[in-house]
Amino acid sequence: MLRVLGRATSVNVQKVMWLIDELGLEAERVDIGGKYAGDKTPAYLAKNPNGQIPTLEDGDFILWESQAIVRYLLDKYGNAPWLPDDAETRGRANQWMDWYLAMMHPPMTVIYFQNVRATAETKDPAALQANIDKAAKLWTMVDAQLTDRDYLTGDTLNMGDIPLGCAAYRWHSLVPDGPDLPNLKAWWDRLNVRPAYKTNVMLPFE
Ligand SMILES: N[C@@H](CCC(=O)N[C@@H](CS)C(=O)NCC(=O)O)C(=O)O
Repeated sequence: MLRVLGRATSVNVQKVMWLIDELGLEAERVDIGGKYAGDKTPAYLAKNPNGQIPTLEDGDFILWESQAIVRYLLDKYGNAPWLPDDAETRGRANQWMDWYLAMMHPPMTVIYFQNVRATAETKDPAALQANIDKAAKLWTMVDAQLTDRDYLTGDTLNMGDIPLGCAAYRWHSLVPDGPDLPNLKAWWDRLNVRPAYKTNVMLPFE
């Protein structure tokens, strides 16, 4: 059976668990990281030298980096539409996945930490606002992409929607007074009615 090492509330674990649930795969998830700790032990570091979550165990095979895990699961256990079977759609899906990591993840991380984790000493309203502004510009690009399609690469939900889909829950919850982006909101409303999304992504923040 698949084992996913990582607490359920991590956005990177959520990408993996959402997909596993959508594919109907059997998996055990183990609470590691955050308040559960366990991510800096020698045993864990031997599996994932970054000391971060998630880590996937598929029998003896171990893999880290959430989006590499998503692609691996689809290569091994998935098929279209989650893994697009034409090169152009798959290329676009990969584009949005990589763009999330390179561009959207950094400002969304600051927004998350400032809203959820910051203490009196680490609260930084200027940094929060600067990163809301940065993320708003990026979400405006997503909104434009969704002008004439239901999902990021076309009419069908696929792996390209997973990273931004997870981040969209945080954006709409933590920045309720953000810019009006109707295509983005409509896309998120298509995601947030899916049982696998509700169960694995729409969790309390910690
Ligand atoms: N690029 C890595 C990032 C992993 C990462 O930053 N994980 C965070 C949780 S979202 C982590 O391990 N934080 C420490 C913790 O939760 O204890 C991936 O996508 O898997």
